[in-house]
Amino acid sequence: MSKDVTDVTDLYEEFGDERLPPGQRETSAFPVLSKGPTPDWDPETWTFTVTGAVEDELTFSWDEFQQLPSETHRQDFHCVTGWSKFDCTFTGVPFSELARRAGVIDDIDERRSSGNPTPSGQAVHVMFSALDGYTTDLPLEACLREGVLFAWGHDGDSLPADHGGPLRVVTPHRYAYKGAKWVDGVEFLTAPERGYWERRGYSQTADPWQEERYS
Ligand SMILES: Nc1nc2c(c(=O)[nH]1)N[C@H]1C(S)=C(S)[C@@H](COP(=O)(O)O)O[C@H]1N2
Ligand SMILES: [Mo]
Repeated sequence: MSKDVTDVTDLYEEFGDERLPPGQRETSAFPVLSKGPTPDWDPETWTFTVTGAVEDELTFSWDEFQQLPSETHRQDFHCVTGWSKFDCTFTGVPFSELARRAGVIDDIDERRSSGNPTPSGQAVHVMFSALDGYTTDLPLEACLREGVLFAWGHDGDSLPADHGGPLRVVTPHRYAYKGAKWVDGVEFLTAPERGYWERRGYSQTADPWQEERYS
């Protein structure tokens, strides 16, 4: 594992003047927020699928997923209920890595040169699914931003189960409900759909600096 840490805590500069989004308070704790109990999982049978509007559908075992290229990022975490935690350290696979392998974006050099790659196919949105039945939807462009990781590590350790272990999504430029804990698949969509909280009145776009909490 590389020791280099990519610092994305300055991404707020693109969205607002303050690192702490409006209406948020900073906490040094890392609260747990789940709609229900922490689901069980079995490393022998766990599979991760990439489906939908892709060139190549993909399936990974837990062993295979851990072999994918990973990065470690320092990033901020904003919960829609009003707390923010600065400087979280997450390690995992960039969303763009899977999008490239599925043929949704052309090649990784584009990401290196321009920061955010441009999708080439029909996919415009992405639905994440999780072991507890949770779902959440994001525009593909939002998923392709630097900082969106399938994270299996936190602070140099494996991701704790209550924080989404073995694998969760982190979305530093969106409220944290856009990051599915216990994620086990992504479906590329040709039109937006609503996930668990989006169907219950939470914002589709969820930009913390615009305080897009509800729809
Ligand atoms: N699968 C799943 N993912 C989820 C949730 C959930 O209930 N189930 N809650 C979301 C919400 S509202 C938040 S704020 C974050 C909380 O992550 P944490 O418990 O690690 O703080 O996970 C998000 N992802
Ligand atoms: Mo949340």
